[in-house]
This record gives sequence, structure tokens and C-alpha cells, in this order.
Amino acid sequence: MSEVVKVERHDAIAIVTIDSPPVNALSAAVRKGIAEGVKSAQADDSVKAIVIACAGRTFVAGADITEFGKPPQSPSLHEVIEVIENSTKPVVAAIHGTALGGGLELALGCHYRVAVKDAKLGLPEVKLGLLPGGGGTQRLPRAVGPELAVKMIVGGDPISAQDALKNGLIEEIVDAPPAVGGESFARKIVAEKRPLRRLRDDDSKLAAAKADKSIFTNAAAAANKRSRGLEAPVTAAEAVSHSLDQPFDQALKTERELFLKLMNGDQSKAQRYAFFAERAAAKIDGVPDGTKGREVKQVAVIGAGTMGGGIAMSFANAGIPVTIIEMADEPLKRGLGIMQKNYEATAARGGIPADAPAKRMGLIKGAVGLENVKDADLIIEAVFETMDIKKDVFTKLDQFAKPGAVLASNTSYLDIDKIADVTKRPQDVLGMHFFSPANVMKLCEIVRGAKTAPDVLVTAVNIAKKIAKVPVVVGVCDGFVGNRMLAARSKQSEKFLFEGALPQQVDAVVTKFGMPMGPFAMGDLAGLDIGWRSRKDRGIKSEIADALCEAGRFGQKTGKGYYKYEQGSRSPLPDPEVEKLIDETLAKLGLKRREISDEEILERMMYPMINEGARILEEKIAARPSDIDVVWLYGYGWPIYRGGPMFYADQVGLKKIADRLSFYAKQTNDPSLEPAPLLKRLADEGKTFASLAKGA
Ligand code: 3H9
Repeated sequence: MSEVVKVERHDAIAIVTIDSPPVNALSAAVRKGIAEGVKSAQADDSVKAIVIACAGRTFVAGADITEFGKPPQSPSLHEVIEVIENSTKPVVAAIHGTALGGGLELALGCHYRVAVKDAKLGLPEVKLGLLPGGGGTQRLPRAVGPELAVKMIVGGDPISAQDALKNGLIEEIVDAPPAVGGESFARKIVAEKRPLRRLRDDDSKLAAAKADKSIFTNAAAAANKRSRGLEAPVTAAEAVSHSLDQPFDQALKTERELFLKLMNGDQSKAQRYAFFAERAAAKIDGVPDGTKGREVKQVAVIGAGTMGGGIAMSFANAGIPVTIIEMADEPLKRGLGIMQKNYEATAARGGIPADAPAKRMGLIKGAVGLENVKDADLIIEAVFETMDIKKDVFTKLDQFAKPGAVLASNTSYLDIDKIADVTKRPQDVLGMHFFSPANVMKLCEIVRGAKTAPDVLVTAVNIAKKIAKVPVVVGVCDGFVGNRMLAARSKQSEKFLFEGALPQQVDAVVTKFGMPMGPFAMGDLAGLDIGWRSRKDRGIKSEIADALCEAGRFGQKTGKGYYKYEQGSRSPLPDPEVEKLIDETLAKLGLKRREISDEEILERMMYPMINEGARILEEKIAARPSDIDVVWLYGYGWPIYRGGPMFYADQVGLKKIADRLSFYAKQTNDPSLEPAPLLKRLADEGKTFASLAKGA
């Protein structure tokens, strides 16, 4: 018996139990334990059937990702599966929680599978830049047919036990603890003398797609629609296709080769990094161990504008009742109407079930007047971004909120401490900065004020996770992590127009890098008039942007901005008028355009942001470089296969980045581009940002 795998005998049934918290990942010890457990049961004449089940919260959730990139240890997952598949006694996988990746592949190697009703089964390897490398690309198509298999493998999303049953992935849903359900199923098949079903030998579900190749190619193309820039989904579809044109053993060999190619590639390295970065971000520095969050059963959101509405929808989506509060009937009605329409559009697209809009709107209650926050455990303010207005709202909240309620501001720039100070309970105040559109974007910057209590921080992190957001705890500064770094980039994009680049050139470099949008298309989307008004208030000029606004070009809302837009379209089209306007403005300023290379654009878009990231780390606004990466991955659509700006910086090399920043500081006469002290130190010492992580 091993430490992590135990074998128990219940007369003729041997139960092999994997017990390796937290998620029973297939570490070398677990693999060895399973192989030995199954072999010992196989060798015991009195055993008639074997059940593989897991202790703890889940069935095996996959290969142990921490082992990737290290020297392989035997037995491999393939060898373990071979032992199971070749067993002359039936082996039953009894699944609960999530059978994912190598976990599902292990189950697919068993002769039968049963699951409890809330189990989920999937092959999410593509999300780590990989493909199933333990036979999943060959056994899953044989279990459920190649169309569903390619959808599951390329999309990476798990299916429910009900769908698994419907599609032949499991034999039964059991209404008992998994090991108990597995045992009774095993007894049944022994009594019935059911023949062993080895998926490797069963090609029946492949026949239709073998006869008509378009069945598979259409399914693969549909599954691959969203894989822009990613290598894994395309390679995974290729591996699955070999279930149709290669014999099983040869296709397994091909799967292995493709798996290794992906595992050793840069994309998977970045995606695996992102997986652990996201989990590290949920750990709050400086909070005493065991700190429990406060209970949140009822939420109030103040402001039914775009942000408030999106935030309220995020809570309703997670089944949490929310009151959305406005100061008058009319804006409340408008806000509720937009939410309703939004849900209906998603339902019409098939994104949510047809009855979801009514159910979710049923959880959102509209109310006029701040006194309606009185029952809320968490109050999120999403009103106009002005300090005076925020202070006024928080002063009133202090009167109406019940004791112990968490008071959050959705401010994207303002000083949380100043907001907290107008209340008598600054310990209950913090920032919860959502990103637009708030019902879609996953990031939530949790802004920790000087006086925020530890359990308030924990509450915010817990609730953010509950509504499927990715929380990152950050400190107070202008723009926090994301917008502060974005400002460093915006400064450069604006400058480019004065030096000779056009919006479309800058945007093309940024989107080619993998960002969903360039800075100018983003400006058009957000509306150029907002910045224009704020510049006027502050007496600041930005001649090109000002000229655009003076010409009535406010962005998408007026059909033209840095680009032009055809009626009803959101696709930016380069506009010769804009080039003319830029030329005229430069002529007035006595400036000449110069040829700017794409390389310079990329460097000046990315490196100043990284430099700002270094300052953010120095000032302890972010606890770890990986937290900054998580902000960019989930708040701004940074391409996951590039890990995040700080990870990317490590790949480029900090020495190069520091040198180029110094160069551009001189070239553009901008001392703020000089490398930050932390960046300079790491570059001089030949180190990386990753070297700053605890234990690195
Ligand atoms: C694979 O299987 C390849 C094969 O095809 C081929 C092999 C040859 N390994 O997410 P949580 C840790 S690729 C190591 O917070 P939840 C995680 O880091 C794999 N560690 O919990 C965290 O640690 P910590 C395919 C893992 O309840 C702790 O467990 N499988 C692994 O929100 C708790 O995790 C996947 O991609 C792992 N595989 O969600 C599944 N998984 O506490 C990846 C988790 O120190 N895992 N950890 O921060 C998941 O999707 C989620 O963890 C899961 C639980 C849904 C299981």
C-alpha cells in the first residue's frame, strides 16, 4: 500500500482509493500507487472486480502540472492505463467532483465508468496550452463519437454527468457516495458476467465520420472558431483526427509526439504559468492565517449605469440577490431595461437558457434612494467618478448600512483612503474595481485601503470568486495596477501620432501581438469626448485628440473617431480624413512626420508598461509580479499564451528592456522612460521578475 493510494477488499470487490489532496493529481507517487493497487487486485484470485475511486473533494483532476518540464518518472500515465485496460477483471472508475485531463483519461482506460449526479468530466488540457496526452484524443472519440470529442477537447469545457450518460461516456449515474456506487455497479456487472469493454478496441462510434470526412472537419472547424493565435486547440484537433485515419497504437504515438511538442513550446509554458499565477493572486499577503470572510447573502449596487448594471448582473448570474439603487425612477428604469435586453440578447444567441433572463432579472430588485442599502451585507458603489460625489455617497452609506456591512467602491482611479475617511467605519471600506463590461470581464481589483480590516479583504476575495471573477488584491495609487500601467502605454500611443505613425499602424502592431484591440480602437469604443472634457477642465491640451473632438469625432457613438464606422458596424476603418487632420495639426505645431518601425511601436507600447509594473512592485501596490500579469490577462485581454507583461518581460530579457527604455528616454526626451530602479537592478544582476517570487 502506498501513502496516497490504498486498496481495500469488500469480499470479491477490491476498492483502490486515491487520496492525494487537494485534487488527487496524478503525481509519480499516485501513478505508482494505482498501478500497484490494480496489479495486486489482479493477482488476487478471490477478487472479481476492481473499483477506482478518490477520497476528498474530487476524482483525479489531471496530471500533476508541477511535474511538467521535469525529468519523467515511471510509471507513465500510459503505463498505468495499460495495466488497467489489460486487466482481465473489470475495472470501474467511480467519479465525483471533476474528472479532468489525465483523470478522465485514467477513467477512459477503465472498462466502465459511473459518476455521481453533480460530477463533471472534461479534457481541459488546451487551457494549459496542451492536448490530452494520456490517450484522451483516441479513447474519448471512441466513447462519445468524434464530433463531441473534438468539441470537448478543443473547447476544454467539461460536461455534466447527465450529458456524459447521454453520450455514453459513463454507464450510470449513482445515487450514493462514489466508492459505494462504484462497488454496487461492480457487483452488478460481475453477476451479469458483462464482457470487458476496452475502448481501444471499439471503433463503432467512429464509423460514420470515417465514411464521411466532413462530419469531423465541420465539427473541428466549429470548435476551433475561438482559438485565435493559440497553437494547442488546432494541434489537439489534429490529434483527434488521427482516431479516424491511424490505427489506435500509431495514433497514440502521434498524440504523444504532439503533446510533447506543445509541452516544450513557449505557449504552454506561459499558459501553465498563468494557471498558477491566478491561484497565487487569490492568496492575500499580510492577512493572518485562518481569517474568515463575512457572510454575504444580499448585495446592493449603487448606480444603474453601465458599470453598476454589469456588476449587478454578475451577482444575479451567480444566484445572489441584488438591489440596484438609483436616485430617481427614470435612470433606474433605463438601467433595468438595458440589463433585461442584455440577458435576452445572450439567450437569443444560445449563451444562456431561454428561462434564464426571467430568473436572473428576478434576483435584481430596483430601488430609489440610498436608504435601501439597509439589508445588504455588501454594498458596491458605482456612481460617477468624482471624489466629491463618492464622498457624499459614502457619508450617507455610513448612516444607512447595517453594522458589519462591507462598503466597496468601484472607483478606477480614486483614493480609497479618502473615501473611507468620510465614514466612521474605514475598516469596512475597500475598492472592488470591476472592468467593463463588468458582466463579462473576469478581473476584479480588490483595493486594500490603509485601514481595511483583514476579514473585509477576505470577504471581497471570496465573493469575487463566487461570482466567477478573478480577484487580485492591490494597493492604493492613481489607477491601481491596470489603469496605471495602461496610462504609461497611452502616453506613448498619443506621442506616436505626433511623431508620424497613424492610429491603424499602432493598433495593428498591438493586435498582431495578440491584444484584442489597439489603443485607438479602444479610445473610439470608450468615447473620446470623456477625455476631451476632462482635459478642458484641467486646462490640458492634446492637439490631435482635441482636433478630432472639435470635428465632432467622439468615437463609435458618432460613427467616427480615430477611425470611421459604417452604419451599425463596430469595425474600425482607416479614414483619410484623420490622416489629413493629423497632418494639419502637425503642420501648425511645426512638427514633421517620420517613418516609425513596427518594432519601435511594439517596444514603446510594451516596455513603458513593464517599467510602470516595476514601480508598482517597488511601491508594493502589487504583492507579486504574477499578480500584475493576472490583472492584464483578465482585465485587458492580454494573450494568455504570452503569460502577462511581467512574464513576457522575463522572456524578452530585462537587460534588453532596460537598455531600450534608456534609449527611448533619450530619443523622445522623456526621462520618465528611464528604467525604474527595480528593473535596472534586476537587469544589472541578470535576474528576472520571477526571481522576486517567494521561494524562487
Ligand atoms: C493533463 O492532465 C495532461 C494529461 O492529458 C497528459 C499527461 C501525460 N496539478 O483551482 P484550485 C492545485 S494536464 C497540480 O484553487 P478549485 C492548485 O494549484 C492537467 N496542482 O481549486 C491549487 O493549489 P494551491 C489537466 C493542481 O476547487 C489547488 O490544487 N487538468 C492541479 O477552484 C486547488 O486548486 C487540469 O487542467 C494539477 N492538475 O478547482 C485541471 N489542479 O492551493 C486543473 C489543481 O497551492 N485544475 N492544482 O494554490 C482545475 O481546473 C481546478 O484546480 C479544479 C479545482 C477544477 C480541479
